[in-house]
Amino acid sequence: MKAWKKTGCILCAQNCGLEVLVENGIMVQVRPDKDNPRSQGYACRKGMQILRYQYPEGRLTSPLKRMENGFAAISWEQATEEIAARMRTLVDAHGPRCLAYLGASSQGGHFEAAFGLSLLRSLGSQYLYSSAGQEFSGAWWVYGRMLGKQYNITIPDEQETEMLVGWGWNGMQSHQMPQAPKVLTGMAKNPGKLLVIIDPRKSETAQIADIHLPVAPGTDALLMKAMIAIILEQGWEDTKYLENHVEGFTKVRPWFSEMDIKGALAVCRLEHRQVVDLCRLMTTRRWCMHPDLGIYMGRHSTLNSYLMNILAVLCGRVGVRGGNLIPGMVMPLGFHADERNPKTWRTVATSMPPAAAGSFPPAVVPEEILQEHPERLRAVYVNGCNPLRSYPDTTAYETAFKKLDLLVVCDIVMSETARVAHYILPCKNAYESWDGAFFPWTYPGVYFQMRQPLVEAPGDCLEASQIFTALADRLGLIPEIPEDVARASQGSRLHFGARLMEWAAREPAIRSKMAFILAKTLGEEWQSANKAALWGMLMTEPKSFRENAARAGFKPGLDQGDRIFQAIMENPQGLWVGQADTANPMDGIATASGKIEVYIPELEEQVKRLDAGSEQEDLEPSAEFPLILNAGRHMQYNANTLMRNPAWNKDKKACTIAMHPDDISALGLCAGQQVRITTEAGSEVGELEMSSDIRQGTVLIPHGFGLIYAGKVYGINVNRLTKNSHRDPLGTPLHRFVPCRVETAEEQLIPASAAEPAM
Ligand SMILES: Nc1nc2c(c(=O)[nH]1)N[C@H]1C(S)=C(S)[C@@H](COP(=O)(O)OP(=O)(O)OC[C@H]3O[C@@H](n4cnc5c(=O)[nH]c(N)nc54)[C@H](O)[C@@H]3O)O[C@H]1N2
Ligand SMILES: Nc1nc2c(c(=O)[nH]1)N[C@H]1C(S)=C(S)[C@@H](COP(=O)(O)OP(=O)(O)OC[C@H]3O[C@@H](n4cnc5c(=O)[nH]c(N)nc54)[C@H](O)[C@@H]3O)O[C@H]1N2
Ligand code: SF4
Ligand SMILES: [Mo]
Repeated sequence: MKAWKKTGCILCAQNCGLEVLVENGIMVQVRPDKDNPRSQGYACRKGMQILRYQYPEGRLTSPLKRMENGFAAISWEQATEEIAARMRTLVDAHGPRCLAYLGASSQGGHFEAAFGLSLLRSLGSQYLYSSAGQEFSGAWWVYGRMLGKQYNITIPDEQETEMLVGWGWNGMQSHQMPQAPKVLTGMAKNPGKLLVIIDPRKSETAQIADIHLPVAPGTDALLMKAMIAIILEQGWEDTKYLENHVEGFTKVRPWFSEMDIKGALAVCRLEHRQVVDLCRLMTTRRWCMHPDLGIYMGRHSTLNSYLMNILAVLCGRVGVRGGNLIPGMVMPLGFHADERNPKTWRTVATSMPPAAAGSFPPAVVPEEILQEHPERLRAVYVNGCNPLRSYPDTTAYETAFKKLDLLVVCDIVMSETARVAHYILPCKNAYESWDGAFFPWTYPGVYFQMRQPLVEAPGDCLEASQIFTALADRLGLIPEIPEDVARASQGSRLHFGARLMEWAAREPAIRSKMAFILAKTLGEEWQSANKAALWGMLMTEPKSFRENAARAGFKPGLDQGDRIFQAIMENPQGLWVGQADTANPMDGIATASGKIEVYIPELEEQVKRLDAGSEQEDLEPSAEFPLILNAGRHMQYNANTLMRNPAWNKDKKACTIAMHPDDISALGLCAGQQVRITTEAGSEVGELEMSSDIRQGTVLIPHGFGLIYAGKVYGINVNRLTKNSHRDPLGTPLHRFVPCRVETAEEQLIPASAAEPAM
């Protein structure tokens, strides 16, 4: 028995279409899927290696409980009963603030989030920590203020633009847009289009760009301020756009007068002429911006995002074709959590708001656990993420997690985080369950793919969402389902929907438990809580989605959601489920004024203070840490921590400590030797790589290594080198600006032979 089946890649947020050959229940071959309407037959080397993700050594097959001498397999019955009882006892004794959920941020599966959040909230807690909180806290908070909602994320309209400005983004390696290498090389070759890259390093993307501005690391905010000042000084701003679409510009304008522009650009190590020329292009061309981690995780994170948006607005580039647009979304990635609303929770020790559309920043978790406060964090549920490798400061995390009363990790393998858990719960993976993600945005098309299970899961694995449901059931959080509703779930979907709505009308309180109710009705019939949640979500979509869907051919009507569900089932390769209203690209803006609100009072002083003098002083390296570590490049040899088996990088130099030749010789080191790198957080040893593409004064280490596989540690855990307190005021770690030093390693360690740590 063999057949090619349609699915998608889950190794990055693009979720490119793939076809997998399944032979006798085993995935044996992979190819890109030409029928996927968004990726159109594109896949990168990672996607082609998805079998390594699917079949790692040591797949978890039953729930495990920590005992005195390691882990023991237990039944689901025992696992859910004990975890539920411990959660209940802790919440009753210490209040709901003692409980946090770390998850909801997989690259390829977001359905878990509906269940994880329902469980968390049903127990009274708001503490969701996700990867979004360590990338986008500042960026999404700025969107919240300027565009009205934190989930009003804009994307570049790269198809319609004349000039794409990639700022702190290395799309040739990291993608972050459909078919990125194809689009970028096409743009670079097209005489009518310009590719501009602002990056301290001659990155793979900078190498093909028409214009590369090699800004000094950490000086982007100063550069943006200078560019705004140049445009205003020259009178190049788009006055008509400012009048029609922007609120508050008169308050902001004076911050940029009398700036020492030349002094600032000297600190940025850029030529005045080149920057002025770019400002001219930005005010005469239709351009869009693509910021990424070099900006978000860069020094001045939130301020970078603010100034970049002011710059774009000044040039009239937000909410216009070829500029940056709010895409149509099947489901927004979170909700608006305005910290000025007294009902919005903050963290107890660090007083941090959930600025990333409801998600708190993982950088503060160790402090939240280690503080002496009656409401400190005591119970943590981790799903689909690996905090002990992914989140800042592994050492702080290890110390903190040891102090927890309850740590539950739901994963597919014995991750570094699972090793320190009290309970480990094994779940079906991306190719064994129904799942999909809401990441793959495009404009104007609204795309969605629900992956179908391709193969059976091993052992006793359940869907992560089924596990949350089982726990909620044990905790008595799911209302008793009326006989007529339960019976209806075996019949037509629309009839079931009608019964469910009648029940919800009688008892509005059940609405907050809807994910669990769907899982226990349709979900049991379909053996998938995720699939049931998809149907429920489509049946209750907001008006904006329904209008987009109507433009894509799904006629309005009470059964519109059900028809979209049916189409999704019939199109396993993914499909366009909506079409944004291109006549009204500003539609999504949800501020009180209906315009882009450019004045953010909390950042006023910071913007005003930013100048050549103070920046020069702050940037002066210390004698102890004279170099800057870029802690975590995303490149073709890593896929966060999703690819555990190192065989996919056989014969490649996957994880190194990379430096410029001049820095290497100045330190008396040589390429290929083992070196020790030290930061305020810790120290690691690895192989020194020499590359003239690395900027002088900086060091580059990829993210996603230091993983344990078959008893050995492979590569450097870069988060041993990042300090959790080295972060932006809204919590984003400043991973692109970590002061460090490099020296000969005293002992010649070979990273791959390090002993497996004790569990
Ligand atoms: N192959 C691969 N692709 C991936 C991933 C992966 O693990 N592997 N992960 C995915 C995920 S989750 C994400 S979030 C994305 C990240 O995607 P990117 O943000 O594109 O990845 P980075 O490697 O962080 O690239 C950021 C760029 O910022 C530059 N930079 C560093 N410091 C500064 C600075 O001070 N100023 C400026 N202007 N630039 C600076 C770096 O030199 C680098 O070229 O990648 C996604 N794609
Ligand atoms: N220093 C530094 N740290 C970084 C970065 C950096 O640039 N520098 N980049 C950051 C970025 S941008 C991101 S997005 C994060 C990503 O970090 P995380 O959010 O931790 O994501 P992954 O590394 O993908 O972790 C996935 C975990 O889920 C498990 N898993 C795989 N499939 C399944 C499944 O189907 N179900 C469940 N329940 N589990 C599964 C894997 O085994 C693994 O343990 O890392 C961040 N960490
Ligand atoms: S670009 Fe991302 S989603 Fe596409 S194949 Fe590569 S890793 Fe997978
Ligand atoms: Mo990410």
